[in-house]
Amino acid sequence: MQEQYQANIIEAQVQENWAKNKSFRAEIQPNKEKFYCLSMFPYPSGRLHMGHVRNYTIGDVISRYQRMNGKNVLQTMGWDAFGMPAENAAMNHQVAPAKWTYENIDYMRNQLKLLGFAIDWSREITTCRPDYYRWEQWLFTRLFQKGIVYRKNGTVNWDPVDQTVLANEQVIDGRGWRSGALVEKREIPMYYFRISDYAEELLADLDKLEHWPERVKTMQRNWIGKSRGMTLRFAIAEESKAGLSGEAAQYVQVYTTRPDTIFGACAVVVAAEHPLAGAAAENRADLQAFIAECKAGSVAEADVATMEKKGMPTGRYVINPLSGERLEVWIANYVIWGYGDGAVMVVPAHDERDFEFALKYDLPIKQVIAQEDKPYDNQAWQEWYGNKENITLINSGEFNGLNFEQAFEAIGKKLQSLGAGEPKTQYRLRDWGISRQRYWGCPIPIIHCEDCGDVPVPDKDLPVVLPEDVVPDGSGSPLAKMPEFYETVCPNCGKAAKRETDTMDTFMESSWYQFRYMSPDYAQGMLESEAAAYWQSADQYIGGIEHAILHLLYARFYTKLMRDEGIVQVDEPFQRLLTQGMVLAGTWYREEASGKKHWFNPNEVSTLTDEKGRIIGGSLQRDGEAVLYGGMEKMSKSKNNGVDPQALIEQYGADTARLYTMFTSPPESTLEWSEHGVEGANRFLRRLWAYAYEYRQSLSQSHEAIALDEKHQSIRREIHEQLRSARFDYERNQFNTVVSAAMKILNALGNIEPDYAALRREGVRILLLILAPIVPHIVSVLWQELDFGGDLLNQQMPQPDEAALVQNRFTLVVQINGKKRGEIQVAADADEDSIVQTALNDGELRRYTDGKTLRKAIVVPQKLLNLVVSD
Ligand code: ANZ
Ligand code: ZN
Repeated sequence: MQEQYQANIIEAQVQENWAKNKSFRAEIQPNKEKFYCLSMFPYPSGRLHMGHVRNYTIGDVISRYQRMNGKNVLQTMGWDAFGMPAENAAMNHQVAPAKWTYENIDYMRNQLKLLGFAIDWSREITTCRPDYYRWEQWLFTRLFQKGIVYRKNGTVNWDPVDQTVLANEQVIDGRGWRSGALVEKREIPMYYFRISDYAEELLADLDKLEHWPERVKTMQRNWIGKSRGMTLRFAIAEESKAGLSGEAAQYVQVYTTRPDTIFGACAVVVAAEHPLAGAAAENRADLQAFIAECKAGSVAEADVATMEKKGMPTGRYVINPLSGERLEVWIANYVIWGYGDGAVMVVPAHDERDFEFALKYDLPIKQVIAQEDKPYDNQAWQEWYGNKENITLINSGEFNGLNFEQAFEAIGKKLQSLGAGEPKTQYRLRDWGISRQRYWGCPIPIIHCEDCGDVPVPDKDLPVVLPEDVVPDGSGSPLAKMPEFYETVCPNCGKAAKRETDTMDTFMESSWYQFRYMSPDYAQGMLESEAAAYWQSADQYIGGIEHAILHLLYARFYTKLMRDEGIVQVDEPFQRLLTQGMVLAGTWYREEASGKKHWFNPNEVSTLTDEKGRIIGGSLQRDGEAVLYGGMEKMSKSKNNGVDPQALIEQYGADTARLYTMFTSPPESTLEWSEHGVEGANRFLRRLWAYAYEYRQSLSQSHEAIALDEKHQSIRREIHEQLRSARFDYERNQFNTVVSAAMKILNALGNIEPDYAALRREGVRILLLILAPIVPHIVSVLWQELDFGGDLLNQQMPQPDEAALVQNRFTLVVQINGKKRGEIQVAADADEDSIVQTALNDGELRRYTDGKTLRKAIVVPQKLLNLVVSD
């Protein structure tokens, strides 16, 4: 054993051993309980960042801990390899996205391997490989035949200069990110997944996910957005029907969650795409211009919610089915075409958005809901105007006096009898549009035939392989310019036909990878049935909160699709979910004369801290001059505060990086980067090594167990108490306190006298086993060097010895006449008399008891002795 702790040397050796012994190969073992631990796989952007290190270390600690609990553990890794950054890099460096991606994967795989994760690398998945996406295409064709995937026109952002479709994040302030041109909306045919059919199940099943963070479930619930309401039909006035035909000429249908407010409606507003809007605009240039304005701009929902509300009256009228009032129809930019009926009744008195709208356009505000003791003022909105609880209808004819539920019921009945409406439950969740007009994605396996329409590619012709040697130039989709890709024949009739050139949303690949890991090389289907039956679903999933909504929702949806195809037997893909906190670092800058800030990396700065460790200033190492502190922020390029894990590993080793990220904060909290903290973690490992080195010298001596004296009994108790709390903290994923427990044990070991060799050995063994999941390299070496025998990887996490935990002496607080006067030590089995005697004989306490008469003594076991004395 080396005297010095040399992380890089021992880590390389240990990792080589694991690889040689295939230590983390996971096989089906029918008689052993499985544990499938899954971390969100990375996008191969080029280099690992600290967020990856933290994420995968958490997963690794959980995996190794579960293995020590006797589980058959599967831990996996792969690459979410399709996506836009590859295309951008390709354009910037004239390199094919495939080449760029594969090189990044090779680099990052090496980086991951340096961290020593217990991953079954034989199951590595790369989603841009045809043997992976083949099965995605296969499922797509099945679902297309079932009608769960369908094609219809959808709205996209169109860049008129680059002649290309833009993703929402490529639209910046309404302009294309490259061309700067004003973005237009365009209708093009797209493929959709009918996720709305699963809205209720996706909502209801959230209740089964007991081990998911409540806030993630709330986000999903809100996204699904179930609402109970009613559709109402407002008949179109006779003179307002010009240019409309069929049902569109009869009525405007609206969706509302507040039918009880129908008497307060002052107008009906429709989306720019609504037929009535089109008809009204026929001979009106002003309306046409307004409709065009509404249709331009981003389609992102967030933008719709925050933009300024605008409207324009059409001069057409409808009739309120209950009050008989004539209401004008307006066109407004905040009505979403595609939600409800794309038309809304405007009730300014009780809807905040309508209130604003009415003030702006001077529409009448009529109160129809009252609440006791609450005066209504139609100049300023108040929270209660929108209440449903404890309200009474007013100004509502025969419905006056009803509360919300009664009104919902009665108005619903009345509307139904008039044929003017009925109850309806709605979901905000829209069908999932998966077509992307990009190159670096999974080709959509559809062939367009003039005679047969959209024909799915037959199984035998899958996969539709994406050519990998293409360098996109940013104008339109490269595939659409490659006849050698799109020219084909119809599988149905054999006539010349055109292959679809759109690719799939990259959320597709990450929606089912959790299952593919179970049988990654299976060539006969998506998932081999025996593997599916054994591994079921991930017992633990770990990843960033930024995926709380879409990724998790799509993966849950996909699981239900695969279940309905008979491929898996589970309803949900992830049993437990841990969302790890962000990694932050200090930001440092100097302001240039222009006022522009120049940001320095934390590695270039020497920080000054006060005695509590708080940052009070810093200077640039290069010139020694001061730099300004900009606070702790999420590591990012823009503030130049990212810390490269590679440098950290090279300098200190993987175990230090792992220990640091686990010790600094609990997994779900933010982690504030500090060089100081890293040094502390490294110092602990060096102390551990030094202790072990010294201990090793004593190994030749006898290990005979000698009876423990009181001091050593309490050391043993401390060790077992720390073991107990470490186990408890492992179970609740609170690894920072596991590390604290280990530190306390190391301290306790330092107090053992040389004669107590057996106790020492017991303590060292417990310490190593507690630390094994967190710093597996150093522990592997010490386990061997200290002759504990057997493979560390096959050890179980020890159980605390209950006998050791029994405390045989206690400290009692002594109160005399109600005042705390001191403390005494007593044996656990001491009776009341001897406790009182101990107190009366105590030198300190005699001051208060000598010469007095004891009137009363009360013992609260193991805590308190109360004496009442008098003269
Ligand atoms: C009248 C009313 C009165 C409304 C009132 C609310 C409060 P959720 O819960 O999200 O389903 N709405 C309906 N369709 C819309 C569309 N296409 N675009 C924009 N807004 C639309 O919300 C349903 C409510 O959102 C509906 O209830 C409607 O406004 C509006 F005191 O109708 B309400
Ligand atoms: Zn055909």
